[in-house]
Amino acid sequence: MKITVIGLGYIGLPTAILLAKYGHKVTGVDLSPWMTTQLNAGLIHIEEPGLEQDLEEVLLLGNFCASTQPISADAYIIAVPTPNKADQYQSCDTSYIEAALMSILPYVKANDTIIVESTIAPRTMVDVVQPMVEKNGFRVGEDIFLAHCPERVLPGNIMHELIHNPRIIGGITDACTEKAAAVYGTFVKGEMIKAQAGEAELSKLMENTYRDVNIALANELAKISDHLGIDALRVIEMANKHPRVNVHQPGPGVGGHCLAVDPYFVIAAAPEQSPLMQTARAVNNSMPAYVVQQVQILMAEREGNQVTLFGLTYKGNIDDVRESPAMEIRDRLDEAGFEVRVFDPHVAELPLTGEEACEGSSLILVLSDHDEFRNIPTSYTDRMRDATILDTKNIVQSVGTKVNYVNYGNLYKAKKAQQVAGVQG
Ligand code: SAJ
Repeated sequence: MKITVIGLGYIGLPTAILLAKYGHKVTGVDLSPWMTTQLNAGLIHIEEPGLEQDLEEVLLLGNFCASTQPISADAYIIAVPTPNKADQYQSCDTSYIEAALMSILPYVKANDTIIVESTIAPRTMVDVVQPMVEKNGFRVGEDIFLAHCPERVLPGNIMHELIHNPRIIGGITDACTEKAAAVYGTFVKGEMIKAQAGEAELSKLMENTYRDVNIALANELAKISDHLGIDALRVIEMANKHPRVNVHQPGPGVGGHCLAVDPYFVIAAAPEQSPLMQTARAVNNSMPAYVVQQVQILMAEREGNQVTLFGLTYKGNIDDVRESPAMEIRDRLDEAGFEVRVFDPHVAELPLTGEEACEGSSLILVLSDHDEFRNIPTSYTDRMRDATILDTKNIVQSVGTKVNYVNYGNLYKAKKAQQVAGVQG
């Protein structure tokens, strides 16, 4: 099959490369000439295990080519960003989808399939995509086939999950679903769930909203436990021994281009019906300010005002800083007058080594759960003015003996000790 994939980001690129690996002739289209040139030379711009090797393989096979222009194909997959709009409820901005559709419509012919993988608000397929395609003289379900097939892959494990995760195939008509299933059937080994487009749209959004609401509950628990002087992490560990309970983990807030974005698409589509989701967003959005407040308390009686952030990415072992709460925390600490240094071995633009970032610092603030942060060597902490670590991700497993290690389990104790020291001092 000839397949054109529009958008070579975190989802479009792995999908395009995988389709090429499974024998399709794939053209990957992106607006960035720099990126397409790099890709054709075998170089990828995102960190994802296995992706660069697969790119080399499909380039050698002659099955993949990156271009800034679409070409005619049998199936088109749209994987472009759908950011929030700057309106009251941060609704879904479909302008990139519309632009991608406009760019392919001149090449689309009878019997082709157009698949939207980008996350979209409920009813986007019928209210936005279908009318645009029908304007070009096609009849959906008869001579053109439209489906929404959301991806559910976890960054860091994309190449495996694209193949093995269940895949929702949401056609506008049953014939549309069958045509889209034929495309995914060539590489998906997980279950293919055939659905209506609207069901597919809302189920994708609800998966991420479910996680967002559950993380909000864990973050709220961290605040409650701190207030009551109880170890939040022990509470979670014990509650999760119940066979039907899965309390998530508290952290510095929720980032990434999914959980911090998708719930708003549902909220904007039904604001009066979604008070719980709105509150969950507010709780998670409150976490960066909460973390900064904790840092201010811990730093109050300390010498020096340098804080070293460990991790700027929105989660561990990836290079993605989109919507990362760590960025907001960095800015807030900056504004509060702290000298902030950042160590993140996954972000190429941050050249400081752990030693350099810790030199003269009074606090390490861990914000991403990178594997590199499991063991904090004494070569870092020996250079600090005051070796305290506040680990918001509960990732650190070993530190030197002279280090004061604080997480959401013992933060209340650390603050109490601080107060006592303050009164004595
Ligand atoms: N986080 C917590 N506590 C937790 C789990 C996560 O604070 O217990 C934070 C992370 O640190 C991060 C944010 O939540 O800041 C999101 O991370 P994540 O690992 O939950 O998810 P994403 O955004 O990388 O990927 C999600 C996944 N969705 C679900 O797990 C329901 C993924 O399967 C989707 O494909 C992806 O969104 C997407 O593209 O929509």
